[in-house]
Amino acid sequence: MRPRVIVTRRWPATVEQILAERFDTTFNRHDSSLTSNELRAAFRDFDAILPTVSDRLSASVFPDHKIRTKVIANFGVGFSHIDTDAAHKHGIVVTNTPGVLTDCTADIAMCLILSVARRAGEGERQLRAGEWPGWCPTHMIGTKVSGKTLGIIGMGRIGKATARRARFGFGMNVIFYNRSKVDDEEIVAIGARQLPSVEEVLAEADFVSLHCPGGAENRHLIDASRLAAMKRGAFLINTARGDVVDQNALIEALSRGGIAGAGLDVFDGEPAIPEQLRHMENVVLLPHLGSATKETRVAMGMRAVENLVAFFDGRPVPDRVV
Ligand code: 8YV
Repeated sequence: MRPRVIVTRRWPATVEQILAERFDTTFNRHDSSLTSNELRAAFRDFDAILPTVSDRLSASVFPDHKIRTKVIANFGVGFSHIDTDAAHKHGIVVTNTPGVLTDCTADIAMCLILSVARRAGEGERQLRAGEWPGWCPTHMIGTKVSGKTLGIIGMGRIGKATARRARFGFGMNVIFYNRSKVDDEEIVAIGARQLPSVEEVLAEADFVSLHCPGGAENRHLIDASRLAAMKRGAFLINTARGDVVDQNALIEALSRGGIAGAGLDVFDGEPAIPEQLRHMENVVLLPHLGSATKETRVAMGMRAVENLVAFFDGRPVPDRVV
């Protein structure tokens, strides 16, 4: 009997086809995530659950008994939406898809840095509204990116890929905070300087880009006091997870000019976006597009398939996180 798997959202068609050939696959065809009750039922009925960031697999959706699920193969690298302690308690293996979305997420971080500093969103809105007053030396003046200091919080794969782009593409100086020491060849080549505290990075950086995991350990890592520690002309970029930033404190800092602007691809409680953010000109807002390219989404799906196949073949699972 083929393992029964459930896919909670639509995946790229080529990957869905492979899943359907290899497994007894159920696809959620609705354009929304599964409800808590549907997730709870999935644990009883399926050998594998293939969730995304928009499924909240908190402890309360793991049933107490009669769990059929043996593996959760997450579509994405971040897995703070999955209660890994609950998975561990029930003996469920959890996998993610590292590496394949590094470049595209770093590209989006650079896209946000450039867009917010050079006021690209604002400019486009002005043009679309038919309100361009014409070229003028003082029209829509932004902030120069090249040669500035980029502060990275979390120097993992994506942090490094962003640092590389900033250094070699834009001649930026890179400083960073990371809990453990990072001093490999690449860091040396980039000339990135590791500082001992988040505060020291915030005090020096013109752009602060977040690349740490979400979840309890980093919840509100960037809070009111850390926003106050940033330079007044600095920009905050978040392509990591919405809960890393205290969103209310950010709105407050942006509205009183505590920082110059923000480029955000992720939000606490997404897809809901605070009304105030939507009306601010000094922010660029993207709907969690970090990995959203044809190439990367297929690669993510294929990586999840490889994890599943290895698991059900009884081989070591490449990207096991629990
Ligand atoms: C994914 C992401 O699109 O992989 C991640 O951690 O944040 C995104 O790029 C998302 O997780 C899909 O589940």
